Amino acid sequence: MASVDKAIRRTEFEDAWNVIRGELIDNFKSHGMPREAIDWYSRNLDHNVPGGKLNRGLSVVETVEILKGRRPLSEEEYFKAAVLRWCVELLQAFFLVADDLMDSSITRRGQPCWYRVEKPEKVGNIAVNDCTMLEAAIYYLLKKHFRKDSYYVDLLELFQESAHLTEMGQLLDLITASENSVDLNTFSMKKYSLIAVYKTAFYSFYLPVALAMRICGIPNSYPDPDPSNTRSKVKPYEIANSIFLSLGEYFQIQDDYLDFAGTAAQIGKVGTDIVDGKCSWVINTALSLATPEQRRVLIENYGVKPSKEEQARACNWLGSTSEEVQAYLGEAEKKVKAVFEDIGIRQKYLELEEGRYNHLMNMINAISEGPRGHEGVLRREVFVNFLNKIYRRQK
Ligand code: GPP
Ligand code: MG
Ligand code: MG
Ligand code: MG
Repeated sequence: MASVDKAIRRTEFEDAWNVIRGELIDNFKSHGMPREAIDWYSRNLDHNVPGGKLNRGLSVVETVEILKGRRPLSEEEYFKAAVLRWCVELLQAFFLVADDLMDSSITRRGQPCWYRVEKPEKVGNIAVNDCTMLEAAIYYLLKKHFRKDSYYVDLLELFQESAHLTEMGQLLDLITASENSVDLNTFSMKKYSLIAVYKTAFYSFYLPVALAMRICGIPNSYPDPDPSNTRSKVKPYEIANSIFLSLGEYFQIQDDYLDFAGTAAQIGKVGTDIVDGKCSWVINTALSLATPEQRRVLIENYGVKPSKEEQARACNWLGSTSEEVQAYLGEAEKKVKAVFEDIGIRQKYLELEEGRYNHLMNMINAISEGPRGHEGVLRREVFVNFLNKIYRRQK
């Protein structure tokens, strides 16, 4: 039953996308843009916006439903939540197009990264402008659909601030994995946490839920709904922020683990963290457990770029099994992966998943929500919903 519900929700969501896509293209046309530019913009939207896991966006709609006490949403409520949902997906698309260029990635969501598309036209560096157009679409839609709402400025601030924080995290991610010389001595779990929280947690987790909270009229603070504790105040946005930072860090750890352990067929992309020399959870965990000999192998081989031939082979990864992928790896990457296996990264990761789940459930259970059906307050279910979606995810 749950999966049927999910299928219906996904279809409704995609219908809303067709309407929103039409609005963006109509606006583009209204500026007198010629046919070839309209086609290019349409391809940019179609290649980069739909087609992902859609979890970030869906959570706007689901959170609105939970906060409204699970009553069916009116058409207007649903559409507004869906517009925000797609604004979050546009932000995600903007980041991914830019991130793939910066990470020299090959594939994304089971297809070539946008900058690598060759047909009908070569995209290349035009992807830089294309990603900023995906971002601009967010502000066009917010103005069109929310300009008259009292919370319009809150929505604008949420998007702008989340993007700014993500860019800070991306900067740290990039300069820690500098182009030619990776210095593993500059890596640490502390630095890793900072990168993960900033580059992922704000926009992926806090943003969609805070947007939903704003359109549901949740105030910045309210008296504790627990009848035995009415003198204290609840600050719902601060609570959401602290839980989601922890959840977002956990999500990025999963992303890093899957970059190493997932197959391209499974995760829809080819892992590049080892050759890019990224300060990831996997390398930091390995460094904390490595023998001097293993550390030497990591220092010599982590962040070493593959040769041209090795790189060309990697383009065949999509649809390959993990055994086949082994054959495509460059020599340096193979050595790093072997050390990761010897150190037992897989087992460490399983233990971490358990620990993170329990820790997050404790944080969630500490939220004071009062009796069921009490509208206008934060609910534990919002967070449980997220946690259950990502716990033990395989892609
Ligand atoms: C994920 O990092 C982080 C982002 C997609 C944010 C990018 C931010 C910008 C300002 C462009 P990742 O490189 O680990 O993601 P993936 O593994 O999906 O490439
Ligand atoms: Mg990347
Ligand atoms: Mg990146
Ligand atoms: Mg990654």
